[in-house]
Amino acid sequence: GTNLVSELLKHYPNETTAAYQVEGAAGEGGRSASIWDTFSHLPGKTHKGDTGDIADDFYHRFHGDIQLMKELGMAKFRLSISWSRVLPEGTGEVNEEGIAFYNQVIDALLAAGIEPFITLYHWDLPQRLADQYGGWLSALVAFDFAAYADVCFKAFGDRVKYWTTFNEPYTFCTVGYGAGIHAPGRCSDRKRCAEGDSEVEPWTCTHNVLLAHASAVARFRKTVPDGRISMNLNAEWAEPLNPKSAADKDAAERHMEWQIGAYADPIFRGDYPESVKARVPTLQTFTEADKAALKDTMDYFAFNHYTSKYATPTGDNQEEVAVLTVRPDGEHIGVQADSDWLWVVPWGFRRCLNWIDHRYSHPTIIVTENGVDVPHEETIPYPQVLNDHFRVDYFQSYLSEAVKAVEEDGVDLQGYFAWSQLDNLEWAEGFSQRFGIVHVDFKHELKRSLKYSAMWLAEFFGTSRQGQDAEAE
Ligand code: GBH
Repeated sequence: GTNLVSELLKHYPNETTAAYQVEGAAGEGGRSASIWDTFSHLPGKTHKGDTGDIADDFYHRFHGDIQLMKELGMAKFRLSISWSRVLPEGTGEVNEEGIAFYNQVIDALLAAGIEPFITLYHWDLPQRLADQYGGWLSALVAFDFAAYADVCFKAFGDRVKYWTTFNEPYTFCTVGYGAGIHAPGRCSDRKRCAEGDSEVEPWTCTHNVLLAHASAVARFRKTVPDGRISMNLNAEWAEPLNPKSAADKDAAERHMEWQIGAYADPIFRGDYPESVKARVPTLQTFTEADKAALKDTMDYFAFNHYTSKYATPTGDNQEEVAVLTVRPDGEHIGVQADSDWLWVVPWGFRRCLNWIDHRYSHPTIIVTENGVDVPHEETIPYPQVLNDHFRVDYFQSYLSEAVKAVEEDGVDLQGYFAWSQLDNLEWAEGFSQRFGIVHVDFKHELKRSLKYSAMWLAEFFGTSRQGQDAEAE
């Protein structure tokens, strides 16, 4: 037990961001527009019309931000690459300025002793590819994505060994093409969204994403043979509303299969789960060649996790799943964070890790996102806002469940990244929700200040690590 945990502690603390949420410099360095630039500039799509035009200005301030990470003793940093910085047309000619920017970031990280992890796609498709063929709704996108991925593998693969293709395809396919709340804002509700079919498009997107993932990984094997690649999958834990009800247990299982199984089953088990096929009559099928290409394309299980919900069947045939935060007796599943979707449920984290461990035969898991936004952080004056004890309690309780998963359940958890390095553009919620362990003052020149949680993470892992090192001597 103890040895495992001490081994783990060597690789902490780690933190993560995403290009559109932090970089800014949207029109600089030869970068073209992505679907998120388009979407965030449409009226009414984001909180107060917030955009990523400037965001945290990480593009110009990354040296300072990396210095902060170094001072905190960060071991690893996960970032995403903006496709439209590297290939402004989406395909074809490489923008050397974009490559140079990421080279500088990677080299600065390595010089600071921080290992970079790269995500190729965190939701910012070049607008041009959306215009040309409808982006993720077209099978053509697999070809362009694999070409883009290979440009990145060739440029950065000598120094970066841990990669993921897609961040949370379940989120961007369902929220972007089903609910219409994220770019490109498609759904079937004619009052709110563009045209679209919420029952069909998220699953067309899913299928094309999986094929694009397989094509990119095939390139990766040739270009970065000593690297490890995965896809960041996310799930809220689904707890049966009534743990004694078989119908509730089935509903909870379906919710897990829709979130994770839709992506990981084709990779680890050869096909979509039956529950996904049953839900989506238009679901495309994999050819034998597709199945072979998808096999073994997650070298480790990259998992993003924040919260848990109760599940119970609903709909005409009781096949749909209602996701709830309160039981019939009025008891809530946990304490609510600032976001209405995020409830603090530490025990659900351990159950998720076990669910993945059992279903996929004990894979190596790396938690690539975990974090919380603090109630009303935007309205608390500086410097009181830096005292984010709510977030510290969250990290402490979630990490202790992760340790139980390792020590008591034998889950092969080998890494943990806190979301997020900085307060940043929280997608449709704009700058109104704050997940950073470092405060960014959006009213005063984007000044950075450490929050209590940043110091807590540094000290928690740092002192444990020193303790372990001393023991080892
Ligand atoms: C992660 O998604 C993202 O990877 C990251 O970029 C983001 O900043 C972070 O979470 C914090 O939110 O609008 O009602 O349809 C976490 C999973 C799924 C949570 C979509 C928010 C939106 C619900 N997300 N969900 S809704």
